[in-house]
Amino acid sequence: MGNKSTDRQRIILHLDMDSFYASVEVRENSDLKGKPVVIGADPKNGTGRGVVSTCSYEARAFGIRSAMPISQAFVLCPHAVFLPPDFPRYAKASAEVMAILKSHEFPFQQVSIDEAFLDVSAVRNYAEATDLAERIRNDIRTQLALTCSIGIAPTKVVAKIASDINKPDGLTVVEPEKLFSFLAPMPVRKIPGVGRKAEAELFEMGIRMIKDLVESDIQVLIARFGRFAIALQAVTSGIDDDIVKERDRVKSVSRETTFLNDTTDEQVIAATMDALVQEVCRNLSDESLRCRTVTIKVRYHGFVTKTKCRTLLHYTDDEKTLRSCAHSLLRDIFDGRPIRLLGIRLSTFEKHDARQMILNV
Ligand code: TTP
Ligand code: MG
Repeated sequence: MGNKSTDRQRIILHLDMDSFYASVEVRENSDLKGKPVVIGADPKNGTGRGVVSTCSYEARAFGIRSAMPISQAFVLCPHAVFLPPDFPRYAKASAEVMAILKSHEFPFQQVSIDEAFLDVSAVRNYAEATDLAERIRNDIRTQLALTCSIGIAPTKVVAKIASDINKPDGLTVVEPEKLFSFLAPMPVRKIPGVGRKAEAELFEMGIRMIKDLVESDIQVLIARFGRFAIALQAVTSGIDDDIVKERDRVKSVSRETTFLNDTTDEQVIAATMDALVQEVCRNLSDESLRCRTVTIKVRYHGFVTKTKCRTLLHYTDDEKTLRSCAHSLLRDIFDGRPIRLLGIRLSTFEKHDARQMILNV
């Protein structure tokens, strides 16, 4: 039993960019630095409809918040810089942030344009997880000129709470021993999923802090909140079945081609292989990958198919190296019979480092 719960003890990192849209705008135009910047609908001198998408921390000092009517934001701070959102710009910045996170090769899950989880359980301890977080923060600061906040904790939900409490530019680490003392005094509203309505209902039941929640009768909670009650009460347990779901990774890239007429012409076969190698190499660079395994496939007249693979000593994305490997494999399996189909597959991948990846997005 003891072992089982240790096995399930994970180290989760949650990253959320600071005032994301606004920070990207400030980065693109240094005149905006230090000013209240509001991204959202046109305020039209206070008569505008629509809402605030987000705003810089300088604007937050005036009480402006996401989702607030833009007219109200205008009343709170008429001299703020109001800008319409530029989504392609934010999508590009988001891809750059995610590329840095993914480059660390941990299970990764993006949950919105500016936040993602990494399951970093493979590092030995919280000290190493903290070092990793500092590296990520530094990479984002130096390569992208943006700041983020990171939370590290045994579960996704607590990592998310942690990334939020020292914003902006914060790093908050909640080790398993400190989990309860960290959460106990927090208002229930801090739990992701507890909105204004659930908060009001909990208040009615006399539950204000997470501590009150944990001490309350689970049956009463279930009667009110159904299954959500169990998740609510488990928040301080340090155990959570909600895993960081990796997006499907590219496992291989392949190309094959069928000849119009079966052929024994070695020049045609070699030129076709060169073209296939060129195409899979382009795919590799699109995905910022290097590979170690090259497999070629030859289908002869009569549908007899032969494949042969080789694992290289080093990861590579070099077209010349891959081409010479492909030709050498081809020489091994080409027996002079007419070829109907030729194919190549590259597999066993590693990611480029983040800097190179950014150039590719
Ligand atoms: P958030 O991470 O919620 O906010 P933020 O990054 O602007 O600020 P914080 O430092 O508090 O994390 O949302 C990310 C982006 O999503 C935000 O920059 C703009 C957009 N967004 C909206 O368009 N409308 C909204 O109501 C919210 C909350 C966010
Ligand atoms: Mg954010």
